[in-house]
Amino acid sequence: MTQLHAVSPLAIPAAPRVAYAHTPLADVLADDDVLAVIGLGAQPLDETRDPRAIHVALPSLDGAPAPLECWRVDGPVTHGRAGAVGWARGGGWLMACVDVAETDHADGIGQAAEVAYAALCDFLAAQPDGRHVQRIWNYFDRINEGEGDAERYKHFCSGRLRGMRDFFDAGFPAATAIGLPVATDRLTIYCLATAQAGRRIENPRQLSAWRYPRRYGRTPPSFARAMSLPAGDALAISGTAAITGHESRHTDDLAAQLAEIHANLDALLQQAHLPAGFDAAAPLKAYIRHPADAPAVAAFFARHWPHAPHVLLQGDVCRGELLVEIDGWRYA
Ligand code: 3EB
Repeated sequence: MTQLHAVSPLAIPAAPRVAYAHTPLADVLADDDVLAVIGLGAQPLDETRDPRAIHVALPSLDGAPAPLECWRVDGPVTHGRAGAVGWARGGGWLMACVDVAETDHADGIGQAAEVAYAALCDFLAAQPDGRHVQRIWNYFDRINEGEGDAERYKHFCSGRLRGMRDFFDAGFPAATAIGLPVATDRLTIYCLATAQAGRRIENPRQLSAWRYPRRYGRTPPSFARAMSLPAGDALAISGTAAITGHESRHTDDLAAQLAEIHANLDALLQQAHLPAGFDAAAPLKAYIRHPADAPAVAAFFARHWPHAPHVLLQGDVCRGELLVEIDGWRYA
């Protein structure tokens, strides 16, 4: 029997299914419902030219090799490259990725971010399913290097906003920006977009990031705290740290930072009209600055969200005083 996969442009797509797997990369890529595979871990991915395979050099702190994060949709998925942008499309969703070498840009991370965002936004603007970016991830090394306004994260924020131009004038997507603890010289950005707008969720315990005061840099960060996908079937949760209002809390106190993140996440879920807590339908990632803190973060998950699939990764939060950040998905 012939199956028709054509999706009407007006259909509201079901959320991609995100799961962690320890399957070989080639086996995952062989499935035609796979929209993206995020290869976590310090080791580069097996050689592949498939634009769906994205390496993010965050070492696993679970005592086991980091998994592949697989995004599956109601396929089939097609994929290709357009200049600097790799893309995959299926089930009403568009994944787009840019990966630029910082050393190709004389002015460093700020210019790399500007060029990468300009290329990504130019690509997305030309796609019928690229207009509404729901979620975006940003990774680069040495994020906290440099003092004050010269910190690399702050240059990234300025370059990102320049590169976005007017593309996000209706509102920013949910996002993560995390420092890679290994030197890669690369800025890797990937996103999930579709033809319909999602619903942006801000956190009542936190000032919206784009309103942060001047002391956090010339250009405030450009992201929403979370995005409820168009069908209302999943909440994409931005990187969430121990910040209330605009201030970092509990410097040097891991347990207190985790408790603050817990309160922030509960507030975000409440704002999205979802019950508190994370169950088996909530894949999460924890980014941990100091590997020695991993056992305490593992114990925190075991105590509060024992059924939530999660990975513990070594990564640097964009504020140097913060020790841990959590992001992920919550399915309705
Ligand atoms: C914060 O709340 C913590 O620059 O895209 C979290 C999520 C953070 C996304 C970004 C930064 C970003 O300000 C840092």
